[in-house]
Amino acid sequence: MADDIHNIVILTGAGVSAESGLATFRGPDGLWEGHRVEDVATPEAFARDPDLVHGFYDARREKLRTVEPNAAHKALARLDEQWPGELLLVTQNVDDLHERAGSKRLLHMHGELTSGWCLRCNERFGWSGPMGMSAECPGCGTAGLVRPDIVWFGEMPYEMERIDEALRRCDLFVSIGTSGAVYPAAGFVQTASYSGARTLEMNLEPSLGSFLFDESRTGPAGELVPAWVD
Ligand code: BV8
Repeated sequence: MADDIHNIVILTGAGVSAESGLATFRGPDGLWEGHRVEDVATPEAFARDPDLVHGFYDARREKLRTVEPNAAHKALARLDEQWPGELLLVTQNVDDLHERAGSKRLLHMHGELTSGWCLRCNERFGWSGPMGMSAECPGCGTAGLVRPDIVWFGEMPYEMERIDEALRRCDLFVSIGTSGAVYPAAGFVQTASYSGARTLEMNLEPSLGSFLFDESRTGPAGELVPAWVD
């Protein structure tokens, strides 16, 4: 890493977990585990058919127990461990593979499959098994008002101020395994560039925003990321 790099922001998307066996959002059939995004990842979808939405997330939470972090997650955890400057890993992913690989300086801007949110008392809490419509809030005990703690389309992502601050301070912004299809994450590269940071993309194929990056490397994250980190 060049020695004028002190502060790094890394953004990951579904592509970083693909080699662990988790589906990406925009696969060849455009469906996401057999669903259209607007049918399962919006507050309106949850209000319209909570069973369908719970079923979608319960299946993904269950799948999570059968997969492991891959070489890209592990390389990012090594970087986290050894990097002396500021480092923030912002993931769009709701899986827990970065944590399980050992990343500490991490935030989930779109929530987490392993978290629940009670609409009665507004508590958020860990959740591992199926949630379904009858789930009971461990805080207030209310049943039937627990939702996945996931940021759906039209909802505000988590910790945007913290992310913005890190983007303005960083010398290097790295985007890994994301299509650049969804905002505000897809705009982070511009914020970083305007702040004078160098920008690098690593993706299986050029993303929608590749032209915005100083450098764009194409290939599987499981190869590109360890080669960059080590
Ligand atoms: C917001 C959690 C405002 C869900 C996700 C109209 C109405 C409402 C909103 C909008 C609108 N028009 C635009 C918007 C904004 C909207 C948006 O951007 N829409 C898009 C479709 C145009 N954004 C939002 O709604 C956001 N909120 O704007 O709020 C607001 C302001 C104030 C107050 C209130 C609200 C919220 C968006 C978050 C939605 N939730 N995820 C869940 O997981 O179930 S989005 C989801 O898709 C991901 O989290 C990610 O963010 C996004 C893109 O997915 P990727 O991770 O990039 O995955 P994808 O499959 O697309 O690409 C994978 C890439 O990996 C590919 O490029 C592939 O080539 C590559 N790859 C594959 N294998 C590998 C690989 N790379 C390397 N190695 C490999 N092996």
